[in-house]
Amino acid sequence: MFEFFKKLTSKVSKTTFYLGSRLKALFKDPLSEEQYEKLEQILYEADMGSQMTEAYIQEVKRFVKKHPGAQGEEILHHLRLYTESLLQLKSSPSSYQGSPHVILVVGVNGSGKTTSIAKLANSLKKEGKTVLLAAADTFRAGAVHQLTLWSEKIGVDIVKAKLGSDPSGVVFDALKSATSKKIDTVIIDTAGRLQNKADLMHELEKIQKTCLKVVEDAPHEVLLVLDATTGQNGVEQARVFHQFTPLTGIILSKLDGSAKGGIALPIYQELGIPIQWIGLGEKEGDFTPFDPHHYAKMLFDINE
Ligand SMILES: Nc1nc2c(ncn2[C@@H]2O[C@H](COP(=O)(O)OP(=O)(O)OP(=O)(O)O)[C@@H](O)[C@H]2O)c(=O)[nH]1
Ligand SMILES: [Mg+2]
Repeated sequence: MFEFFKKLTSKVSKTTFYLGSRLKALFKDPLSEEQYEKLEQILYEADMGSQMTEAYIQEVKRFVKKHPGAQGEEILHHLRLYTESLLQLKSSPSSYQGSPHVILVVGVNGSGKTTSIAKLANSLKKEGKTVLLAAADTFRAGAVHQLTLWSEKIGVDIVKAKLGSDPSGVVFDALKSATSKKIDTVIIDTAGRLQNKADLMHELEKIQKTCLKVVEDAPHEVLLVLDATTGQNGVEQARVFHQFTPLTGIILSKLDGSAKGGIALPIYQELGIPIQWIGLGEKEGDFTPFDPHHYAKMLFDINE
């Protein structure tokens, strides 16, 4: 897990995750009503959402009441522990269940699905698992080619079909092939879709049903790739995707490009969906399991 923080600290520049520094400056003096208002604004601007913002304010109030005169680093330290406790419940990547284990990856256009699939495949391969990619984004020209290049780079199998063909057909073929070859994991790439386009969302349901026809209990994981720079709309995206394809976890991509990073909290608190992986760049190695302790540390760290 040290790896997680090492990667993050090397990736996150001084301008990112400003929360710690801003709060430390705010917590210099005893907290007045006016400062609580500033606290509210700072938390909200970090994508915490209104419910979490309120929860944090109440937590600071409780802490200061119990420890009169507490300031700066002492309060920040407490907020790290509090954050960790909020995220603790079920954040570990789910264990392998299927044979093959099937992972369906969904998300809006450009959120980082295909890149995250490459990263995930790379990480599984390093663990010694065999992986097959299903190129079920038959909608966007270039999508199959993009995944093919990744499969070659990482050295994993791929099943693909012609542009415009039925994505469920690709999934069917991929799962059949993985079963006969006794491959450990199938990761399904899907086309980007806006959560308010009902027909495309129903297509995901069809893909799910196809999985179930070929492999018992599949898909075993449904991961939503969420761009960390999306802001509060991310919660809404997760909510709607969750309705159509019950999510088992989230891959928070592009955290290297976000100055905020708070979005993990409202998603977990409001929807109960754990963040499982974090994307920190465009390369296959820029990927790490989500760890509440280090996330909390990073969020309330001080860039001076
Ligand atoms: N900085 C950064 N860029 C990323 C990350 N993940 C993906 N990207 C970039 O985001 C862009 C979109 O990534 P894709 O993986 O193609 O996204 P997608 O969701 O598959 O896109 P569609 O299939 O078109 O919906 C690419 O330029 C990626 O290199 C990340 O963690 N950090
Ligand atoms: Mg894609």
